[in-house]
Amino acid sequence: ALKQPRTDTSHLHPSVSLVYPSLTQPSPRTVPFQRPLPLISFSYNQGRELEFSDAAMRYYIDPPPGADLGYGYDRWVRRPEEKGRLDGLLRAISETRRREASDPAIGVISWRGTMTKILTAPYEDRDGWELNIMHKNGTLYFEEFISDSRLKEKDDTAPHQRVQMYYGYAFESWCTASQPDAPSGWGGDVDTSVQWCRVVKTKLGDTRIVIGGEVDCVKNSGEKDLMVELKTSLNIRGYRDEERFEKKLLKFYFQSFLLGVPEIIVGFRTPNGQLTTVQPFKTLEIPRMVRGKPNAWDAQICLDWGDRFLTWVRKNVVWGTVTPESVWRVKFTPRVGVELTLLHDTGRMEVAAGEDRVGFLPTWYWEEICS
Ligand code: 0WD
Ligand code: CA
Repeated sequence: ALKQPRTDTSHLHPSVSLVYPSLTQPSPRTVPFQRPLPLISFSYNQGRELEFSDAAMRYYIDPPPGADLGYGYDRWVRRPEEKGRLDGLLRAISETRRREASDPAIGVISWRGTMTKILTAPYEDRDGWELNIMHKNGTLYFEEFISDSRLKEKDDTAPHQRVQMYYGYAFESWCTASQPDAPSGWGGDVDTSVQWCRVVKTKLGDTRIVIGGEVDCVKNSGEKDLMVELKTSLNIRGYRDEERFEKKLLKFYFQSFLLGVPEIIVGFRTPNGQLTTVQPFKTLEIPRMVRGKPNAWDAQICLDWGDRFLTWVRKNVVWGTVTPESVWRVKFTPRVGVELTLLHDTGRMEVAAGEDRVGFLPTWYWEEICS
């Protein structure tokens, strides 16, 4: 009954919008961000089944000099593009609740990639995004909304672009092994279904957030395993390249920062996929590296914006949610701002036939949080 389209529209109100800050504003507020604490980790196996183990965890190994990032391209097992569903993350959160008696109030639950997009929005001048949002028992759920046409577009990437994407995965394979003491070399053919993910809890301003994200590998350092993010980027040959790279560092920074990943290892490559140099970056040092540069960005602007965004969403969604299964949509347009709308009913959610959901949340999870 919950998934029937609603005919009663009395709860609807006009959409509201908020324009994000000008980048030249004198001084953003300092909004605290709590160091992320690990809650649980899990693995997706070759069949894309989730298991609560570190089976898919990899260890960092220095790659061979001049490695070919096109190697193994024809053997790439490519996972079809998926909608940004929260299912895996929700299973992990449910498992955490089962293991730990205490259940602290969570303000936001989201994949890390979604939070990265939100926080870096003030500097995004090209790619817009849309989120679906639900609110239940004080918790907001964010999922990226990817329309069917956009999904198809992503799946039909041009061959040239697909090769560029593959370079990143091949770099991961040249840099990782399933054992910590393995020799340098190819780590095995690329299968994008296999992933190791970690879930952390953190806090931005007054909002407690639980974030899940993929971790590329760990580095054994003394008694602790330190998480490492792997990236590839074109060789820097001049001033313009350097500017472009510093801009990319904003996304690298927040992506790793949000999950508490302390190190990012960048493999620089030629346009046709030959590895040239490998450079490690300490995540927390990146903001200082770009400070004062012509194309500099300020992480404080992003945190200030992120905090205001979350507060704004919460205020409007809590106020406007009449039925708990309501789904909201946030649309971000670069250089314009964000707009929040209440979708009429769950029928507009494009829930595929046979999917058992309330709004975009899986029914099993919905029943768990309702009980
Ligand atoms: O909102 C998102 N970013 C989505 C995440 C949309 C749909 C699904 N997911 C899944 C991811 O596949 C993963 O299982 O959620 C889980 C966690 O993702 P995340 O850590 O939040 O994702 P993000 O930070 O955007 O990306 C991390 C890595 C990427 O590494 P690079 O170095 O390129 O940032 O996840 C991989 C990719 O290796 N990845 C994907 N691989 C294949 N297809 C995809 C994809 N659509 N999205 C991310
Ligand atoms: Ca990566």
